[in-house]
Amino acid sequence: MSTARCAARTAPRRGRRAPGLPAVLCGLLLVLGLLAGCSNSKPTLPAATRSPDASAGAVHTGPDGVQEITLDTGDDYVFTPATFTVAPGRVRITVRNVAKQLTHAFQFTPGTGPAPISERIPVLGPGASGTIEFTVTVPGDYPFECSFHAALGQVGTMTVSG
Ligand SMILES: [Cu+2]
Repeated sequence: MSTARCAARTAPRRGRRAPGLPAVLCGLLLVLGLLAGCSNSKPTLPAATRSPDASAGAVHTGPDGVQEITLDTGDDYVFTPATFTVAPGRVRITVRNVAKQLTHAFQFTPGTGPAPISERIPVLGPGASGTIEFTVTVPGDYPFECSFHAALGQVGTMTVSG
């Protein structure tokens, strides 16, 4: 009895499977599209000049009690990380330009943020790094940018927690 029911159930299903081939084609196209998307998004520059190493990106407190973070930027228009959060207090930011070709810079975007931060790194040639140190007291989001490439989207945000 139950097998009969089962057979009755599967038979119509097979009938409905007629659009199986288009579904498979759809899946194929999707996979191909994803592959194409992946290869398109691959950088044309060597990966070594783009990948941040493990020391980039995390806010930690140095032996002198200052909050420290290292940002990397390479032969692309990206800060890694582009966002990070600190507590009110002293902050030390090191920016490493790991690029082979591009020159970058770092500044808090003038006219933005709850309070101005004037410390900046005006020029960072390929392979150079620079450090700034300042105190933050007002919580909120402080946008920063590479002054050369802000228009290309090389921006980020430091958040000062409340
Ligand atoms: Cu730049």
